[in-house]
Amino acid sequence: MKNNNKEQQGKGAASYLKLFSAQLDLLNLFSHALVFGIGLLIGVTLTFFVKNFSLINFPIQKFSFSSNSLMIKPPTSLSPSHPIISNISLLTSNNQTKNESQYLEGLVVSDSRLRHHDKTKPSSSDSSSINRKRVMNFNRVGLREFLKPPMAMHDMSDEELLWRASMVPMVHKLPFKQTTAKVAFMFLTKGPVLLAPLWERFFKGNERLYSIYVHSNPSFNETVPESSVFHGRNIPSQEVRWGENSMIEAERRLLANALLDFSNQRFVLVSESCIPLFNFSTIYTYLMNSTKTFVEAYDLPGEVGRGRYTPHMRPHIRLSQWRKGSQWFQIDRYLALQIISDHQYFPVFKKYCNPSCSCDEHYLPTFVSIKFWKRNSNRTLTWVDWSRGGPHPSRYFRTDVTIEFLNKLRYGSSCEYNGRTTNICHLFARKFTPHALDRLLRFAPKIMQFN
Ligand SMILES: *[C@@H]1O[C@H](CO)[C@@H](O)[C@H](O)[C@H]1NC(C)=O
Ligand SMILES: *[C@@H]1O[C@H](CO)[C@@H](O)[C@H](O)[C@H]1NC(C)=O
Ligand SMILES: *[C@@H]1O[C@H](CO)[C@@H](O)[C@H](O)[C@H]1NC(C)=O
Ligand SMILES: *[C@@H]1O[C@H](CO)[C@@H](O)[C@H](O)[C@H]1NC(C)=O
Ligand SMILES: *[C@@H]1O[C@H](CO)[C@@H](O)[C@H](O)[C@H]1NC(C)=O
Ligand SMILES: *[C@@H]1O[C@H](CO)[C@@H](O)[C@H](O)[C@H]1NC(C)=O
Ligand SMILES: CC(=O)N[C@H]1CO[C@H](CO)[C@@H](O)[C@@H]1O
Repeated sequence: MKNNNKEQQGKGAASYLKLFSAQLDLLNLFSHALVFGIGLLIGVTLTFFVKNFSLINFPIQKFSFSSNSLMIKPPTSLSPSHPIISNISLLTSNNQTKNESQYLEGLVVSDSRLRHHDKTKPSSSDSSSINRKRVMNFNRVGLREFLKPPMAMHDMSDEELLWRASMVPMVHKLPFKQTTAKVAFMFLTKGPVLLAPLWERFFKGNERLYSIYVHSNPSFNETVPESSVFHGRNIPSQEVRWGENSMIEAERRLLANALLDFSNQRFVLVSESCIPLFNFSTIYTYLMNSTKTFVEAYDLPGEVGRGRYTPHMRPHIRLSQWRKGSQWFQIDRYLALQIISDHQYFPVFKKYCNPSCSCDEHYLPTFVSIKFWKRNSNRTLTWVDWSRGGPHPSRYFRTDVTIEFLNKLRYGSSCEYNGRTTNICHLFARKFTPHALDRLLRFAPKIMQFN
């Protein structure tokens, strides 16, 4: 190359070419230095890791190439005592970087323990040094790691979260012992869970049968005591405007976070003013045994029902498909997955269901009624009283809470459950204010049989 340059130099444009040649030399030197640096870095990392593990199981694999296809063999034996850290040798065919491969190989086997291990396999230099070998370290996600409930807080964006949560195994036979199914309680709140002391009593003694997720306003920064079941259960949240699409987004966010835990099989959306009406075991069995999902859906003529539909939604949504219902649902894993991966109906709502349309009261009822009505009960398990009229349901204060009142909520209606008529139609109720907490705590153990 240098000779070539010199010839050209004679032909004129000397200074320019001199500079060019110098640059090439510099470039050459630089690339050598870079290659050496990378090799050194890998070598140092390897040495560091090896030092930390007494048991060395270094799976340098031989790789074969047929034309351009790259075959990666998994490590033959993975040490079960180090389930998290693993490594894979990657080989790529590249004749141009023969030097680079020499550097890398030299450093990879520079550790005596590694070299010893390498001797048990055909030496990599035997392989006519066609291949470049790259050794990569990464955190292994073994099945146990994969199944472990993730932390509620994470750094995924909504887009990343929804995509990840939407993954479903196509193989239905489990390669591990069935874990106990859990109910995910998803609290959609402005600030703190106001009736937390009551919920604490409710959950007590039922660990491993529930998980909790809290979506509160991002500006809410009160700390939850470590002893609380709500401690560390806040998910990455965004601002929510009641009645707007941000509300649906928050519900989808809660569902997606809860779906990341494979043991969550039922999903219950509750607000900060919701209370449980039965003890945990009753609610758990009711939800788990149900053959239907609980998304309230009904067709309501008039301004606050069909009046909120806009013909712009055609052809995706027709007026006859428009439904209304409470946003507080109790659903199963299948429906939860369908909701977070809906890319057909939610965009229509986002586009045409403006604030006065109250999408939180229409999106799920309409979506579920169009696509999943077969397995939906069309009712919600959350009791509420709209009888006093107005845009908000009745709120309950201290003196409203009596044993008679609570029993009316518990047994005061009639409905269908798994094909039979029952008088247990509501498992939760709203809207209770913190003023009602004292009396709720007093009555709950007695009538609701909290233990
Ligand atoms: C490779 O993985 C084994 C366990 O599979 C581990 O003991 C070893 O330290 C790892 N080596 C490196 C360089 O990470
Ligand atoms: C690499 O170079 C060798 C000769 O050194 C040649 O036989 C082989 O075909 C080349 N491989 C590729 C992928 O170019
Ligand atoms: C959040 O914390 C800061 C101080 O750490 C405080 O000044 C602020 O008022 C808090 N905000 C809320 C909403 O509690
Ligand atoms: C829960 O309440 C039911 C009655 O509603 C009762 O039969 C059951 O024993 C209670 N369970 C516990 C664990 O207290
Ligand atoms: C729920 O199902 C289990 C088993 O199928 C049964 O033993 C139990 O009695 C059922 N509970 C209710 C409340 O139906
Ligand atoms: C729920 O409503 C749909 C219509 O939207 C209806 O087809 C279905 O039969 C209803 N299911 C029940 C259990 O009432
Ligand atoms: C450092 C090193 O090994 N350099 C070699 C790179 O490859 C060329 C030709 O393939 C050799 O001439 C160098 O000695």
